[in-house]
Amino acid sequence: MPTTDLTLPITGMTCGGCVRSVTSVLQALPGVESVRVTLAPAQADVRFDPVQVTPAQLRVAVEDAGFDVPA
Ligand code: 9UX
Repeated sequence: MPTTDLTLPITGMTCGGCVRSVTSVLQALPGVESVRVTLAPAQADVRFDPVQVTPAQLRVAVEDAGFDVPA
């Protein structure tokens, strides 16, 4: 299965709980194969199947969880 790797910058995470929240919402999306979220740098590295999920959907999931993805 071909996958895409994407790094999303994320603002608004202040603790390990935030990191777990972001990890959880991303991993819940269909087609997401692996997620690594870090506070410093504040970002999520995501590997996903682009047939099943789009970068825009990843972004919306993070925003719906209360964080921001700067352009
Ligand atoms: Mo802890 Mo991060 O309440 O919002 S999860 S600061």
